[in-house]
Amino acid sequence: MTTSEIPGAGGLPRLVLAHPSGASAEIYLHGAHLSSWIPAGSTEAFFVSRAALFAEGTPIRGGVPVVFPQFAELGSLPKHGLVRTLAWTPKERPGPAAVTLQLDESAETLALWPHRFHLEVAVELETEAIVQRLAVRNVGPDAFSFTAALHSYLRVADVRATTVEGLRGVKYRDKVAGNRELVDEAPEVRILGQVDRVYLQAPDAVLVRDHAGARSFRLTRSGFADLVVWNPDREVAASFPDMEEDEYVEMLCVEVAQVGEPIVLGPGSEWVGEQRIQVAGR
Ligand code: TA6
Repeated sequence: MTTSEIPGAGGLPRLVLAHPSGASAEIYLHGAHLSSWIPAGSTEAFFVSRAALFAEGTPIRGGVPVVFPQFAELGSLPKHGLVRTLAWTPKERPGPAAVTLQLDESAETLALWPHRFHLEVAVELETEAIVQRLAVRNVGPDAFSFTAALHSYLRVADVRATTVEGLRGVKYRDKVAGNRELVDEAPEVRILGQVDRVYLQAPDAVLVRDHAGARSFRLTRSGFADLVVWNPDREVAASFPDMEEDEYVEMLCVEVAQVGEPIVLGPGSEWVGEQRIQVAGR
């Protein structure tokens, strides 16, 4: 087995996934946070900021933060919920190219959110794709509701020359316009300034086309009803302590998400959401 645990940045434990094709990935136990994915024969596919902080209690700027039980500021919990800064535990390693991490409620989470849960994040590497699954189980006596996301930061050559195809005719909530609900009539989403949109009940597949780069990404999903497209642009990026202002050009967040209609989970029930990111030609 070559799936190994090695200290990552800041000394935080990290697991390395390796596929026989040469594809690789890295996941931190801190937040069950995917920080790297290199598809076979390609280059790094996730953006991680050069200024990212790797420290307990702090989310990592880039990769794939796991958002649960609250998306963004849609509630009274800390932004994007509780679990992206907690230490997860490895559960299964079915082989060198796959791993499952788990997390249960703790005194820390119960103090903020009084519900008992069991979470699993499973990651599986393929030659030119990565599959990530979030499973949420209610192990407490009462129903709870939650919102969630896999907040992927895709690395692109130039976000100003990147488009997202497949969202025409879809209703979205525009955070940049005070959460107004609009319908996207454009044949493709272009990133010409700050974009922060929750596409509601989006189609199952979108294509992120990096016109200045050598590849595109086909993103498919199940379970998650919505899709978020986010780029901070220069000014917002400059306001982040963990991102350099020019770096907004190198990234586009395309996030499988459950935002519009929170999931209500009864005692003993489980919800599963999955994403598959596949490298496609230009
Ligand atoms: O998913 C988009 C978003 O909610 C944006 O509004 C933006 O703030 C981003 O997430 C990053 O949030 P963070 O807390 O990681 O800085």
